[in-house]
Amino acid sequence: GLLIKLFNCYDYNSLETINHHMTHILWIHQETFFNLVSKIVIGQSYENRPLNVLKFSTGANRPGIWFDTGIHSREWVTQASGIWFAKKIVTDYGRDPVLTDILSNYDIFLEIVTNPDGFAYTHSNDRMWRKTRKPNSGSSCVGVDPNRNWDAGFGGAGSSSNPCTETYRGPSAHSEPEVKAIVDFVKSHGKLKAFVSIHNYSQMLLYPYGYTSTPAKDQAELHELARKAVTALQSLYSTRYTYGSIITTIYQASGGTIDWTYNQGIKYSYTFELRDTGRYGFLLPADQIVPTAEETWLALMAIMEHTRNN
Ligand code: ING
Ligand code: ZN
Repeated sequence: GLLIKLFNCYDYNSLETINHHMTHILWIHQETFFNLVSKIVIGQSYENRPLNVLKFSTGANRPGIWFDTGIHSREWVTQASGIWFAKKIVTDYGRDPVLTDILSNYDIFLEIVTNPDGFAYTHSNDRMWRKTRKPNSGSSCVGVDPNRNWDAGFGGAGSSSNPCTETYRGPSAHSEPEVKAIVDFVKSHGKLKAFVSIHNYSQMLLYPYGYTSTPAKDQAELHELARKAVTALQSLYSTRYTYGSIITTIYQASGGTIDWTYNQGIKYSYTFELRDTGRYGFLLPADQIVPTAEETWLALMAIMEHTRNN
C-alpha cells in the first residue's frame, strides 16, 4: 500500500519521498526520545529548495560529526544510504552501547540531499546530472561541480574553467549556495571533529589532499584509521575498498570538500566512494542499497569511535 511505498528504504526515492522519510523519522522519534533528532535548515539551493540537515543530539554545546550524501545528484545510492543511516541512528540509540556513548559526547549532523536541485533534475530530466543547476553567465551550459567549488586549491589542476564540463569549478570559490551554506555552518559551529562526504562509485575511502601531493600533516593517522574503517566495512559482505589520499588513490582534484574542511582544522575529513567498481556505476541496482548502507555504517562507526577516543 501507500505507506509501504512511502517508507520503503529498499528502493530509490524522489526528493518528495525522501522528505517524507525525514518527516516520518522526526515524528516517530520526537515522541519516543524527545529531541534526539531535529531538522535544521542551513540555507537554500539556487532554485530555493531548503537545505535540510538532520541533527542528532542529546545535550547542548557538544562537538559535532558531519555526514553528507548526494552532493553529486546522480550518485543515488548515497542519498538512499543517508536515509538508512538516519533510521539506523534513531534505532540504535539506547540499544547499541557504542553509538549511545558517541551520542552522549557528540552531535551528529546528516545532510541527505546536499544538492536538491540536481537531485530533482535527475528524476525529471537527466538521470546522469552531477552538478548544481545554477545558470552560467555567458554560457548556455548549466551548473557547477560542487566538489570543485571549495576554497582549497580552488582553480588548480583537476578542475575545469569550462562551464560545459562536468568538473566546472564555478566563477569563484563558494559561488554555489549549496556549498556556501555548508561553509557558513562549519565556521559558525566551530567544533566539528569529523567530516565525511559520501560519493559513489569506486569503493574507496579517501583523505586529503586532492589538490596537492604534499601529504596532510596527519597522513599517518588518517591512513591507519582508513585501514581500520575499510576492514570493518569488508567484514560484512567482503566488499573490497582501496584507501589513501585523494591525489594518490583516485586522481588530482582541486577545490574539493574535504580538502577545505581539513584545512579548517577538522582532522578526520574523509570522502567515501561507495559501490560499485563500475559494473553498474551510478545505476546501482536498488537491491544493493541496504547492503551498501549496512557495510558503510560499520566504517562510519569506526571513524566516529576513533574521533571519540582522540
Ligand atoms: N568522485 C569524486 C569527484 O568529485 C573526489 C572524487 C573525491 C574528488 C574527493 C575530490 C575530492 O570527482 C566522484 N565520483 O564524484
Ligand atoms: Zn561524486
